[in-house]
Amino acid sequence: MADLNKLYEAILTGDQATAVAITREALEEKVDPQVLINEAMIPAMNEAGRRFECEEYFVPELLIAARAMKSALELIRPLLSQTGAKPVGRVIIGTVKGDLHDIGKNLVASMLEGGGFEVIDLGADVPAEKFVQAVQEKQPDLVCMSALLTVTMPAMKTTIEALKAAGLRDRVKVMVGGAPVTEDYARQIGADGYAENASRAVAAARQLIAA
Ligand code: B1M
Repeated sequence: MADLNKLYEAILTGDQATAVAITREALEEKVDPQVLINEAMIPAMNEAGRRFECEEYFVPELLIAARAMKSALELIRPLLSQTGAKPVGRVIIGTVKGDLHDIGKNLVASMLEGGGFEVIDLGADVPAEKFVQAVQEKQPDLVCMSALLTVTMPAMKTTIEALKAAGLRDRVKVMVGGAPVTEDYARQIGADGYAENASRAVAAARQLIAA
């Protein structure tokens, strides 16, 4: 039987091959993908972050941990995004300018797809102008922004201001999230919604679109 502790260790130590092998084994054994994500993968990334903070880990260790997590998530992604239903809304998602963290954003994107949304992913380090251009061209119902760095959080506000300046703010809802982002902060910068994790993001997106 697939060992979740080994998956945790493999991601934490950046052992990509083992992380992928255990994930594949677990999926073959019909382990719920959410269990793999919430009980092994995210805790491993949190521990990598803790080690980084106390200087046991440095950027290379974070990078190989992230690479192992992303490869394992690639196996899970199709399962999260499987849906036969007609899209319930169109979403544009990206990590804001200056911020390269995309694992959480990718997870949110996959869960939204699984929740029946059509998702247009702009990637990471997305400047405000690119969000504006995407809203003009793709006419989404919702813009989702992710930030993992306290220094890049203000780019969410800049993007909302840019949407206003382009006369687009009334046409779309805006949802923000990411580890340092709070509901209070979302309110302060004029976002319509906030979610603390990927599954809450789906419920929040539904509510925002229904409103
Ligand atoms: Co960086 N990093 N990092 N990093 N990194 C953090 C974020 C940090 C907290 C680590 C630490 O010090 N403990 C710290 C930020 C401190 C701060 O700002 N307060 C930090 C730092 C400092 C840095 C650098 C500056 C380091 C350096 O170069 N000196 C640098 C910045 C680069 C840049 O962006 N310009 C940097 C670089 C990197 C790597 C490139 C090496 C790598 C990212 C690889 C990648 O993403 N492709 C990396 C990693 C891996 C991390 C940690 C360890 C893990 C992040 C992660 O993937 N978590 C992170 C520490 C941590 O988070 N514990 C850290 C797992 C992921 C599933 O969770 O992204 O939080 P998360 O997403 C969650 C929720 O937040 C939420 O749902 C997701 C799933 O539940 N969510 C949303 C996310 N977006 C949402 C949007 C929504 C709703 C919910 O609606 C729109």
